[in-house]
Amino acid sequence: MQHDTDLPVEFLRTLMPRFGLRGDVLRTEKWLSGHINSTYCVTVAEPAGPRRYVVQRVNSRVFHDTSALMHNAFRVAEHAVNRIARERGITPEEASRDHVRYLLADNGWPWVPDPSGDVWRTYPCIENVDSVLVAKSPAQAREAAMLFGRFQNAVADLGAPRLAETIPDFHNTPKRFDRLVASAEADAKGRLAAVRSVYEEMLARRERGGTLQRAYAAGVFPERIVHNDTKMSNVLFRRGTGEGVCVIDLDTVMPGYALHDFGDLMRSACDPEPEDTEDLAAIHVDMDVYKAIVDGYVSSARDMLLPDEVRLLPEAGWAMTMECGARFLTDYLDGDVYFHIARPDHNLVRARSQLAFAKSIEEAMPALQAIADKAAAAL
Ligand code: GN1
Ligand code: MG
Repeated sequence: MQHDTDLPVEFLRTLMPRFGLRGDVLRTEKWLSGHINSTYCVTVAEPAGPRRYVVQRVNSRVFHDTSALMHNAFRVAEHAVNRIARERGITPEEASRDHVRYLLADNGWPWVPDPSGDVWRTYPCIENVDSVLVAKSPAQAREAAMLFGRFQNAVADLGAPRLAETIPDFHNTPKRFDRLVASAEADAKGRLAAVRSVYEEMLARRERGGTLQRAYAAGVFPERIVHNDTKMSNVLFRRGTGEGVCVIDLDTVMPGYALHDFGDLMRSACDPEPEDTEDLAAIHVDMDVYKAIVDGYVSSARDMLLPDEVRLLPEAGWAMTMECGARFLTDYLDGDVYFHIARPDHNLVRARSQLAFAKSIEEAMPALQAIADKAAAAL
């Protein structure tokens, strides 16, 4: 679907007081980030000076149960903020300067529904931070990996009830391949003929795409609470020092597998090109970044990881890359109904780049595996 670039200024003015923010709205901006939700930055006048808030519209076409999503995200954010506050001897309010903490609305929920069925939420903007689409250095990628490992640790003791699976089978790679085949068979927009070679190259990888799922089915790995969308752009870095501050985008935090979080980070961090590059020749696995994320992730999640999980880290990077490519191609064949696009062939371009990166991982696999095996042996 096309990106919604309209700025609903009047709506945002009426929305902020519902979250207890009664000061004048001084400025509203559209933030172009993310393929699913729409994000705005709203500056509100407060006694201590202007303060910025991140306001997001959660896309109900993708998240069918937005209230389950918000229950998950709110619980997880509160848990993480309270834990950080305890550990650092600060208040949860102070911790929320550097961590996502959703505000409650006048309806008692951390969201406000609109007539279209979408829901709106807000949290105080985390200031003096930067985010990146691609890793700028191994050190930066290592920070990201450590933060995702720490995040898994922070939510590991969330307790009952089990978080809702807001998108069932989210990282079930074989089912993502099945969806791709179904979309190719339906060929709703008549686009298959022109993309048949990409499609066939993907299908040739279908069997391998089941490797992680077969391990889960064998009961080898524990289910954990995981982030599920661990791309570089979901990490905030302190402006100036470059220190990792926190992870954002809690929409897909759900029960799942640690390997998916590492794999999706590897997909985005180890590829020096952005996900929608057309420069396929520039795509390769940055080995220094890979070493840095293995080290960062394993050092921060060491207490929970099993050696067999660590051995499968590079395979997880391949699987998450292939899965993402299959999802982009599926959406292209379906007529761009899921991911926001900025140009007509955007999903196809993304699918091609993910396929190219998966092939780079295949070539680099012996070296990637040796590093993972070494890390597993040192656990
Ligand atoms: C979507 O919307 P965003 O950018 O947070 C997608 C992820 C993909 C990612 C690819 C709910 O994430 O699974 O990996 O695009 N989120 C959902 O960039 O499908
Ligand atoms: Mg997301």
